[in-house]
Amino acid sequence: MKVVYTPAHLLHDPHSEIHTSGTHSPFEHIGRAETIKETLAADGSFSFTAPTEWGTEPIAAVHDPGLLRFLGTAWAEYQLYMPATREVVPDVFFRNPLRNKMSELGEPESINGRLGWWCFETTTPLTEGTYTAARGAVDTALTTTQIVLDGDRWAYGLCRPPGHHAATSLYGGYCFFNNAAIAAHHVASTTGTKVTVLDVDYHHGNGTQEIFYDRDDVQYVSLHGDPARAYPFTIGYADETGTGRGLGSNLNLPLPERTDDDGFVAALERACAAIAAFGPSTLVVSLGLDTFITDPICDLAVTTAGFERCGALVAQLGLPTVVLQEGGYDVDHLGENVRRWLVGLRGSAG
Ligand code: Q9C
Ligand code: ZN
Repeated sequence: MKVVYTPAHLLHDPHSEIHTSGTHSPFEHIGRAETIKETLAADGSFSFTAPTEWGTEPIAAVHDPGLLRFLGTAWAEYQLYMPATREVVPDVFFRNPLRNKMSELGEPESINGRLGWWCFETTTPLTEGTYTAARGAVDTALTTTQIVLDGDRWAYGLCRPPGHHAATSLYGGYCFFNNAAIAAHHVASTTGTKVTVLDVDYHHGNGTQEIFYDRDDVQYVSLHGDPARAYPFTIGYADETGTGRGLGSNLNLPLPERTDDDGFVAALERACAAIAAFGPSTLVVSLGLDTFITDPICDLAVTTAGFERCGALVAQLGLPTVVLQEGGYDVDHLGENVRRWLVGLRGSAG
């Protein structure tokens, strides 16, 4: 199996995160991608390749061009206002009720105002190299997609930073550009065929759902911690099924606390049945390993052996499959969890 990796992710290197109302070392850090790379390299059966450059066009096809522009210049602009800040985080957020009964306002002018306009939460700092790293993750996703479009049955893109919380016009949740959505749209728009994004990260992929919510050519299916208790709290409920032409092509399967291997596999079987009924040409998997039993910020109980079962179940769909890295924060087990999921997927096909 081919693995797409770039060291560009090392340029996104935040040193702190706001966590439980204090500061904490970041859960989403460079060590995550490095341990995955090292574990897959040590296995010996994965072949590594660097991404090619795809430019901004596939990003602008999915995201608000304003978000793309902002992320490209925000760190440098902030330095003019407040130099020598290692990470840049908003201190105010745009909320609709602020301007209740008043005319709609566009993007503010000042850098602080714009941070709160394009970002939706506090755990996604911008650093000097964040934009380059985020562009590298998109290139990784698109190169992985191209490998599958060119005939490989599956491929794995080691995307970092992750992507599924990034919406059309918002970044957050450790995500800047929605790697999986950009990949899925690329397949749908260049081949004219249907695509499914299967999201098995612990967190609901609010960005991916929002991007495709009114479309019938891209299905979004997600297993995740119930937003009644889990991030992102205001989206990811079972009654969100799509709108307009997209009605029926969005499926959320919220899961209770401590869901174990059997419970997760049972939900994944439901997901696979819905995917088979939709009939996509291609599958894009948003692969998060933060459903793991000892993940430090999540509360499900999937084991390493469970991840292999999940990969094997997804393989039964018989679809060309683009696997893209999302979350997973128990770094001591992350590499092996990814490896086992991919071993399950490829089975004895090698
Ligand atoms: N301070 C992904 O798994 N909330 N994103 C963190 C801990 C943000 C997770 C709470 C969680 C985002 C890709
Ligand atoms: Zn997650």
